Amino acid sequence: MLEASQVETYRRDGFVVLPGHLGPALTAELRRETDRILASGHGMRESDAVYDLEPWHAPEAPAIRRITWPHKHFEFFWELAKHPVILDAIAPLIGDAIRLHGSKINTKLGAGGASVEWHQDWAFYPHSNADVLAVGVMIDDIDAENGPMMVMPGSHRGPLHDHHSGEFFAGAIDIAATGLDVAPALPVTGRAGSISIHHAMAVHGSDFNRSGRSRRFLLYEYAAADAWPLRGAPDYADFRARLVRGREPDDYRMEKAPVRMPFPTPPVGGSVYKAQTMLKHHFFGKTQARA
Ligand SMILES: O=C(O)CCC(=O)C(=O)O
Repeated sequence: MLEASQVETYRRDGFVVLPGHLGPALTAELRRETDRILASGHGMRESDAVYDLEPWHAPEAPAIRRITWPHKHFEFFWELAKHPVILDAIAPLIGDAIRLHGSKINTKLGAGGASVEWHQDWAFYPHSNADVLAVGVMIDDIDAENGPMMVMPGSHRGPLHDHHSGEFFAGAIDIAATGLDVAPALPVTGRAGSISIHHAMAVHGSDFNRSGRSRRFLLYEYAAADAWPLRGAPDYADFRARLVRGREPDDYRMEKAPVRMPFPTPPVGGSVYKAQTMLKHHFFGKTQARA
């Protein structure tokens, strides 16, 4: 459960960090599972639906930048998505009926693991109400040196920024063009097993990892069960199967929230790392380049 002061921090800043939240046993299991899954992707030659490879990846020098949808492909990550240690922490924020929206592990390897340009998750997956958030689980110790996620306190109150570049959805805010001051952003740091919770409207991003130590960060995206994803639920059976706590709603709750549509996929492809290369100005430098 969250303490009242932690709920207050989340409501005020749009994010909160819970140090050591998973406990040593679950953290050790999480690290083992992640090692195992990454090792079995090392021989890959091209990205696929599970393994997203850094541009310089080679089977003899493996560099996997993301595991896509781990909850879908690996039992451990589906069980963890439903685990009370996580759901009890977010229920005070979005209620007792909760649906998993998606998941990923951003591996951010040492020596140049990819940056993620500034963005609001809400721009990717607006819902019929704003009870939508992401839980970040630290698989490695994360500090200022290994590319922590940085969040702009208070930015969850809006506005929603433009994430398009020309006619395409680039999945990022052009900081130089908008003049948004990201200096007040705070790093999300902690020992492995700590978690963060950030609101879907919170502006956040992260730099390349220049430290030589990996920064593996698991993200689970959750919504109140009565929040309808405005991009639709084409696989309705899967949508219902992702109800991780509580009952299906009788109807979906509509609240006023800013929404920008549609989402034309850029010619480079839709993964966030590729889409963000469409930006005119890169705050953290070109995401395809090795630091
Ligand atoms: O991995 C990070 O630091 C940022 C993650 C993120 O915001 C994303 O992948 O949407």
